[in-house]
Amino acid sequence: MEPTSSPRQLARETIRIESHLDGTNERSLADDVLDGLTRPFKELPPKHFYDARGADLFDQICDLPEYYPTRAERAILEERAAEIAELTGAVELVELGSGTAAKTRVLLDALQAAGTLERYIPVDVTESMVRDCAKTLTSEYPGLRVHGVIGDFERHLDRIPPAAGPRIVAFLGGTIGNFPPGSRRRVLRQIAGLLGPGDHLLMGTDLVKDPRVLEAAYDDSQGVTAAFNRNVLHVLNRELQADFDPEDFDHVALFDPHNEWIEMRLRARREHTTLVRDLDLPVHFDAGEELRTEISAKFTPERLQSDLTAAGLELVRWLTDPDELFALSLSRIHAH
Ligand code: AVJ
Repeated sequence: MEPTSSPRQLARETIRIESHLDGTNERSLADDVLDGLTRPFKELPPKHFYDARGADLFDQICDLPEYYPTRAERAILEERAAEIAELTGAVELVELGSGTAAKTRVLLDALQAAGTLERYIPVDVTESMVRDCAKTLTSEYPGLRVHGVIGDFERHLDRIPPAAGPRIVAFLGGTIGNFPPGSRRRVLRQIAGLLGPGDHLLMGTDLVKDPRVLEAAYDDSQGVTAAFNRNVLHVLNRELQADFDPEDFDHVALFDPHNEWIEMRLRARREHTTLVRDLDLPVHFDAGEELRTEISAKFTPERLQSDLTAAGLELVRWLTDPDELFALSLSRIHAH
């Protein structure tokens, strides 16, 4: 504690939080539902899974014996964080989809040990997560400044403050896999826009492997992933006054070997029509009809290379766990 400044002043200097969420999130849900549930093959984007209950179910997924990505990524970080800190010389860490910042500490520890750490910039749609982690991390890391951005990394990247020195932009967990190939490259190009010369992108990607291992990770024996999948219907019921019975749907998780991605779907057990009241939209399901709720792409090093290249990035380091389940890639903007 600085003797010259009151705790209030100190807090003002160390923590800054900006919110960019107004009504636009609800609008995007309505737009996505109107668009996705009137298509010949019904589909919803996975970002709507994550209300408070969905975020909690996802945390439970991360602890499941079948769901290896979280553990594998953490193991790589623990093994290689010092090397990442040294290679990047980063003074700040921007984290897209920071959540509880659980894995972040490994990186912050390494940057602090390297003596370069100054600022952490968490970007997340969940306000409470950004505020809580700002509080906790500033007390755990003396001298750390936190500039939280409450917003959607698909829409609010321009709100991220300019770099104060060499930066790492971290996009962990394999979330990039939620985007189909075209959008994936668009998102990567936008993220590349946060980087100047001397900055790095640190991105987590799940890797192609035995389909049985992949499918078990998305269809666990305790049914947590099934509950997570059905949770999107609870979100629609609450936010748009829909009348889905989530138990009218089976959880489906399949590896598509051609596209090399996992697809999660909800399959109607019987023919029925639900009403999305706020949109005045009746939605008919045939018995067995499926609604696609998520794709989760699995990568090979070659595939990731070509996506990075298409976004104007070049690979600097490819870091994996001993079983090559998961990879962290460190890349930078392509020097011309
Ligand atoms: C948070 C998008 C990386 O795709 O593995 C977990 C979400 N879905 N189980 C993933 C998820 C089903 C997860 N990501």
